[in-house]
Amino acid sequence: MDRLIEKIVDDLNTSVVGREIKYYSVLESTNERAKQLAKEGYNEGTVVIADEQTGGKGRLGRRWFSPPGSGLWLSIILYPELEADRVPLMTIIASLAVYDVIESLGLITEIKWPNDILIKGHKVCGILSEMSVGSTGINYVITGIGLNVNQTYFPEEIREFATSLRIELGKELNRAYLLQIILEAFERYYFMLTRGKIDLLINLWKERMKIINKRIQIKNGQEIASGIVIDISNGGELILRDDTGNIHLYWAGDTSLVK
Ligand code: BT5
Repeated sequence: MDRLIEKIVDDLNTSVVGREIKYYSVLESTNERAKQLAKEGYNEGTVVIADEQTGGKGRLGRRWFSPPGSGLWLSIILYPELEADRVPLMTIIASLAVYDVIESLGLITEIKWPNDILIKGHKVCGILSEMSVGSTGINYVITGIGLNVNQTYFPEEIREFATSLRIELGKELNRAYLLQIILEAFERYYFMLTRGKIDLLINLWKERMKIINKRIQIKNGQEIASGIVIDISNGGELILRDDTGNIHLYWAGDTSLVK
């Protein structure tokens, strides 16, 4: 994939995102490598991508399966001027970009709050944004995207609920081209954010979710709650009304629909 990656830099229609791409055949985690590069002062928009991750990460120390030759495992270094509590917006931007790209392939897709992209209820992509905050605000944000592209096989642990673009489309896809259109879409949304169009971004995100007005269960740490999702706040929090009518706001958690 490395040659193709070099080529997309020439074709890439962006001004910031992906102007520098660091390609590795194997990394433990692109998010971890991107953090090191951010500390070294690499430019905003630098992309770290690996063909394989040996320690790909999900939220809360979970594992992200990232075998070689099959997926897009990448992280973007950003220095947004945002309050730390608005960093979930970076995940929102990434999910909008991936959503658009999947839809452009002719597939019906859906965003699952807060950080998954699904096709027919199966997880095709996960996003992990991590940040470093100092006394003067955010030092950097790393937005990591894991997209299953050409897998035809998944480990037992995730087989029931994971999918890839190839499984859904019935044909192999060119990862370098997908990377290019993801980065272009990401930059368009990132510029919306830097121009302050936060309400618009949240609305686009909400429209692409099927969770509103649905009964769900949410697990957040030790806490498990259920109720009806009445909205998503303009900070990206899930607003839940429990069965006693009380309202709860969640920043994070694992949701599942309850029939
Ligand atoms: C996520 O976490 O979905 C965020 C995944 C972010 C991965 C990217 S890859 C590039 C960058 N570098 C990294 O090290 N990470 C980021 P979470 O919502 O916690 O979901 C994790 C769960 O998804 C696991 O516990 C599995 O159940 C499932 N899972 C693991 N690998 C998967 C895969 N390849 N496809 C679908 N589901 C998977």
